[in-house]
Amino acid sequence: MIEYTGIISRIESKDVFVFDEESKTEIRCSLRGKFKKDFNLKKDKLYQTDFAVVGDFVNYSLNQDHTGVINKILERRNHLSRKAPKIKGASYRGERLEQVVASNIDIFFIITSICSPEFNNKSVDRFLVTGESSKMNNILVINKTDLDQEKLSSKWFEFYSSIGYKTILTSTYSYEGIDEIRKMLIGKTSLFWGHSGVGKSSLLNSLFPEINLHVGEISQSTNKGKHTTVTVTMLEPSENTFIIDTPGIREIEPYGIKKEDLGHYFIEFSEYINLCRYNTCTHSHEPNCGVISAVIDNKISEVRYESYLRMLETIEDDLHF
Ligand SMILES: Nc1nc2c(ncn2[C@@H]2O[C@H](COP(=O)(O)OP(=O)(O)OP(=O)(O)O)[C@@H](O)[C@H]2O)c(=O)[nH]1
Ligand SMILES: [Mg+2]
Ligand SMILES: [Zn+2]
Repeated sequence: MIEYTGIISRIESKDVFVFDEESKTEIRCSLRGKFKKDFNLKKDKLYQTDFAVVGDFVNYSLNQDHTGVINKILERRNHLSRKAPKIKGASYRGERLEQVVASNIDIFFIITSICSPEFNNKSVDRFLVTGESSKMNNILVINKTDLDQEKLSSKWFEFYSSIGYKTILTSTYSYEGIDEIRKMLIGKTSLFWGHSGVGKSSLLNSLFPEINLHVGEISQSTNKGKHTTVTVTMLEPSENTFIIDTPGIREIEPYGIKKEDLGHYFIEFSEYINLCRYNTCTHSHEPNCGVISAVIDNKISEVRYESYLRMLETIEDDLHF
């Protein structure tokens, strides 16, 4: 039996589509039975995503009817995950499990909009912590600058740039920033992730008009998107350039972070953490804390420190990851 190697490009319930580089086609595959056995052991339907996600390299064989069977998932170079959302069926014995979004990613583009929906720095910090804890190359995109009458986008651009994050201001209307992103993407695998309606699919369409992704409206009443993109989808708009569009998410909670580690994922805290008296310091109430001193001395912004404290509370509430 001949085995081929391909990349998972999308998953629709039991159908796992594998992209074949040579023929540039998608092959509809199923997972070999042994995967299903593991799956049953997990007793949680959502966790199919645990062992097969978009971006995974797989070995598969072909059936006579040109469908395929996935025999093996190759080791991931990296993956981005979050806590599975709080919906029915998503928890098992009260535990919030890991949901892997995608794997083998070169650039993680955190997509936000300055308005419609409104820019939320606390949410950006959660995305950044998620990216840092997954060791991603994080880039912050602030979209819809054409709607920004108060010039708030330049304020946030300065803010995140000064922390050390590559930040790009974009508009799919004026095309600001589009060329800059396109240059970064070429020859790489990039993930676009963020809340619904911020313009992930629109940005990808501006970058590569021929892909023609479905774009939705913003709800008048909530000023949020309507969850237009429904499945994580990988495309290859130009040779060796892979992009992954994702459905907008409601909440973002990083997975698997311990209280005493959270500070390390706020990258500008690092140099001050060494100055804390206790090595288990959570930088919230402990005496002789290097981070708190740095906040008092204006070396760390209060805004980021507040974000940190807010996240720390949610970790404390959670007994399991
Ligand atoms: N004014 C303005 N509107 C934009 C811009 N980019 C996208 N939009 C609009 O925002 C709305 C949502 O865009 P989408 O691309 O569907 O957003 P998304 O992030 O893919 O949303 P989901 O698929 O639901 O996660 C559409 O009405 C777009 O026309 C922009 O730069 N400026
Ligand atoms: Mg979309
Ligand atoms: Zn401390």
